[in-house]
Amino acid sequence: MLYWNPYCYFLVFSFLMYATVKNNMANLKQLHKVYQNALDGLKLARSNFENECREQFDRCDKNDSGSISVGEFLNNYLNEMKDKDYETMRRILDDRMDQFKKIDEDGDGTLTFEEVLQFMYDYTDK
Ligand SMILES: [Ca+2]
Repeated sequence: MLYWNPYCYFLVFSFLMYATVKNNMANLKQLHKVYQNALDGLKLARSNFENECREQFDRCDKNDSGSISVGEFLNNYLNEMKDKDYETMRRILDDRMDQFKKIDEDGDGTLTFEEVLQFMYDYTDK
């Protein structure tokens, strides 16, 4: 017959503690895996987004200077302005110039990739 002295209680308590900790560790590992997968997914999405922005930026940067001038920026909207009357064209130009100024954080009159990327992140957050 088992003799229940304090040592036996201690053994049972230790075993239960061990089982609980082991179970929690398994849950924690599972949680870490889920978190890691989510993080990897976010990193991939961010990388794809930045690559897409880079491609659009490079297409816009016609002279490969590494920045986008006002002319290069407005060049994107020529089709939009085609066959429009004076007032409509004027309004589109004003809107695009306002947009350019918003993106041009340091106000030097050109857009760097970082400025465009920041704008795109701000834009997609809204
Ligand atoms: Ca700038």
